Amino acid sequence: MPGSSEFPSRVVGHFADPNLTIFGDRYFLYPTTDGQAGWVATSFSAFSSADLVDWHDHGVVLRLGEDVKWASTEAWAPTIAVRGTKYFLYFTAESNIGVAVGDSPLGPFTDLGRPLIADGDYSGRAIDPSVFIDDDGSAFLYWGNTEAHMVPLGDDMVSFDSTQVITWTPTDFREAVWVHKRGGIYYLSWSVDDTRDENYRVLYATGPSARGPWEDRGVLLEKVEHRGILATGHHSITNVPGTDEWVISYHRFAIPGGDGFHREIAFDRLHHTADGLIDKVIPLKLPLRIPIQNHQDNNR
Ligand code: FUB
Repeated sequence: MPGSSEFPSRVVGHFADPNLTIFGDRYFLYPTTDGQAGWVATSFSAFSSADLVDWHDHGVVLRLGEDVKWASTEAWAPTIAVRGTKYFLYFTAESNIGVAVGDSPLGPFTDLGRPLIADGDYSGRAIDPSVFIDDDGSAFLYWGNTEAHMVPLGDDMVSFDSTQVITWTPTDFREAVWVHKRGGIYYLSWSVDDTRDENYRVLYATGPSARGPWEDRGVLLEKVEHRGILATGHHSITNVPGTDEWVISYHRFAIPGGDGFHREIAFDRLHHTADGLIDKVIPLKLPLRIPIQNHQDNNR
């Protein structure tokens, strides 16, 4: 586990692009496995926790080249969604977006057998999928690099009507679009700059629907140089069900000695304000503990 005692890391090893979600009474985390130049991971692993601090490593849940025949490397940025009894693991592989379906959060997952979105189908690179499911059950897939795309997913979660794809460019957009909703307001957030640059950061906007239009609201998360916390980005935002607790998960250069290929995952609390905005996240030194069941934290 990288990280000094002053800056404890929260998940063992070098990982990035965290997708944090909750199934039942546990957090589940799906990250990119990091630690090699060129981001050449070939599989996806999953972790679970009851409190965001103590994590269980469930090991590899999807292997490129084996479970996924159409790609063998660049296993990046997984995200998971559930509909009914099925779990849908969306992922990037060689700049295509795939999806694999399972009966549990840990699989086994069966790949669609082809990319859901192939490299070149739309502008920019086909990377960094995320799924937002609205209160009425409508599911939306977001993805993109240099340009963002959104499309409503079919009821089967593995198809869409290509005439419904919307493409736009959030301010300074690089990648990692994420949408969440609170109190009728939709929030779009995304990463800016290069994950290898210490200025990698997250901006956000608000809007009246999952399709926007989006009004820029500025920086949500950025480096804190005097704490040595750099390159904070590619996040996900998670609500603890039944509460107004929100967690932002993101990666940063591992501490100490990290860089754009040696990143680690961190969690911080996200505060929505009464006027519908979000306080800028100030990354802190202490690990964030939010037990799902009793919602008590550790003095942060
Ligand atoms: O982890 C590989 C790539 O780096 C991701 O797809 C990007 O979002 C960036 O974090």
